[in-house]
Amino acid sequence: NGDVKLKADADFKPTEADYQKVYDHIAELLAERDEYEDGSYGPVIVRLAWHASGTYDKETGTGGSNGATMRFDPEADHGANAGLKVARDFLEPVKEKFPWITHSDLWTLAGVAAIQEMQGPIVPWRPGRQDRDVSFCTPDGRLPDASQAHDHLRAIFYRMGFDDREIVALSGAHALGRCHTDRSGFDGPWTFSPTVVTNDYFQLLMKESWGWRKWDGPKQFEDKGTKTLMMLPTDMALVKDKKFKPWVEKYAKDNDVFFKDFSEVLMKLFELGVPFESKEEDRMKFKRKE
Ligand code: ZEM
Repeated sequence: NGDVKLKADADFKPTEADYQKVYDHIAELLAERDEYEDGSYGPVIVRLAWHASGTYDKETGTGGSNGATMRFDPEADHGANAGLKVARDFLEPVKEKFPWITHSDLWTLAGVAAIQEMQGPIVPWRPGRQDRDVSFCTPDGRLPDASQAHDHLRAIFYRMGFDDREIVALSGAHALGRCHTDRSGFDGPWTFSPTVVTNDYFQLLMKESWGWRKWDGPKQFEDKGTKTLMMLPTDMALVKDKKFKPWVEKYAKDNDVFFKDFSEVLMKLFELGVPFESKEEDRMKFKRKE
């Protein structure tokens, strides 16, 4: 059996074709396992890749996607990571089938696969992440807190090395998925098509009227029309802040510009803190599942 042989062979050097096989397998699992909410594990996998990467601190060089330290208790138990076990468990059979890939490469590659299979842009990706032990877990509090405002968003994302345009582009990921009362405490999806990458998040931010939802949960916004969509306080900060808002307008108007910027900024996010030996031109572009 080829897989067993690969495990035994420490000198095995995977090629782009091998990583495409991992991609294809993830894409197949995403299509097959449509029993999950809204019919796709895609959104929660994107969230795993983001939380694995978004711990990066450019001053100390700590955190980031290298390490996959969310496998361990201190980090797995951080409040921000509630619910991500679902995504880690989804990917374990992939790790068993391709034991030569590190968890940290797998999680980011899976993020790329989920984005592309949910009709998003191609996101160039390269391998090179090493798994690290529990001592590399980052302290709690590095990921953004949804109940806060523009100044908090800037503090968190500038620490990772992003600028205002990149903060807005990254936030477009909230076209996908939903909030869960038993994970973050917030509730509901941002868009009507939570398993398709679109610029709908920006369009809704611009065009919809939003008001505070009246409920016992944490403060969040609801659309006044259908009362089925939501925005977090940090989402609303993007249209309240004078420097963020022009980017929201631009992405709402032009899906192509959003896709281009979204692809670049995801690529950058998934590479934070990785000491690559490969060059930028070695990045791979995976083919979508037929
Ligand atoms: Zn999210 N995000 N995020 N995000 N996120 C949630 C869900 C998802 C913030 C946030 O607090 C929350 C980015 C940025 C930011 C996704 C991707 C990306 C939830 C709901 C919260 C509370 C969790 C739950 O209850 O299950 C904040 C404050 C952010 C600052 C800007 C970035 C960047 C992302 C990717 C690039 C995705 C895909 C989800 C949906 C997960 C799911 O299970 O459906």
